[in-house]
Amino acid sequence: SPQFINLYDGKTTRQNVQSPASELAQSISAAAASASPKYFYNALGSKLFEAITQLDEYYPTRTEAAIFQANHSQIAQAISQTGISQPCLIDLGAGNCAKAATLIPHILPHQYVPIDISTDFLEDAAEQLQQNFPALDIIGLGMDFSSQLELPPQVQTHDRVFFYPGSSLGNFEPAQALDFLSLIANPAQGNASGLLIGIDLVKDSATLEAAYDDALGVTGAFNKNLLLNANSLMASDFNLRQWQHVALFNREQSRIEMHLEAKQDLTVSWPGQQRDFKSGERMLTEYSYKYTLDSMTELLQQAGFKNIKHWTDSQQWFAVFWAEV
Ligand code: AVI
Repeated sequence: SPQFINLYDGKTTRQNVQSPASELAQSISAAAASASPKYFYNALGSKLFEAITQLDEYYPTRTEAAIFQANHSQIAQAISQTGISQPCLIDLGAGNCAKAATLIPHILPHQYVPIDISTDFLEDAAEQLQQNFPALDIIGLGMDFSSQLELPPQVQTHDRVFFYPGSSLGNFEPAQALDFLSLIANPAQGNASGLLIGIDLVKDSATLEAAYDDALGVTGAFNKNLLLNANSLMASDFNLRQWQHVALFNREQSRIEMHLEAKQDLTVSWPGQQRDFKSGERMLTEYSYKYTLDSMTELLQQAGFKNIKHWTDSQQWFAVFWAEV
């Protein structure tokens, strides 16, 4: 059975880190209301995201999987050419661990460290994965890695392969993305380390908008579930029936924007505070930035990575990058 270390209980205020309740209260009561997309991922949110990855409209997951499938020996070779052997595979936002499960037979890690804010969901997934790889040293980490990336001492400090698939980097704003990548690119991560990252590429608006507003309404449910998670984290009284899902591609900013829009004038209350919303007023829940091969290469270079390689699909809809620390 894997080790599991939970550093995220949804309540604790650690030094310099705001509690979810106060972070949410602050962003929801701001003049332009927003909530961080990390609050999509409670147990139900992780299941809804898993359903999204199976939708026809949501091309990123299957396109990325096809890129790995077609290039796994080249990718494994690029990693070993870095001087990495018996790596520690650090899976950032591991979710159901399905992407790592396909990678593990090719890069043969000595240790696997799946990290996710959705702690219960991750713990189940890590247990499942252990059954398929009984000899693998698995250390599951329940953690919000968006604010800091300090890993416990059990995690191997050399030959680290940071794995950040699924275009999750796109959920950071560019300045935060650069800060986060810089943390990974820091030589303090240890000798012979690198980053294997999947990123969604700019394309036509119709394809992008359909991916974030599917006909079945799963993405809408995923978006509204953030309100359920907020209700549980901050004891608020969001009524889901008063909100609708909105997803738009902003080409100038190169990002999908997801919002929840108030269908009527309404008031949301939580202990000690309340916030009025006018009919049509929006709360921003997610940016999903789309990069080009050039803009991503540049970002990785700026963060301090070297020897950057990439693989893409024939339509150039998605790309996988390998970058050395
Ligand atoms: C996890 N992340 C990369 C997804 C994305 O595409 O930005 C989250 C998501 N939001 C709506 N659909 C999927």
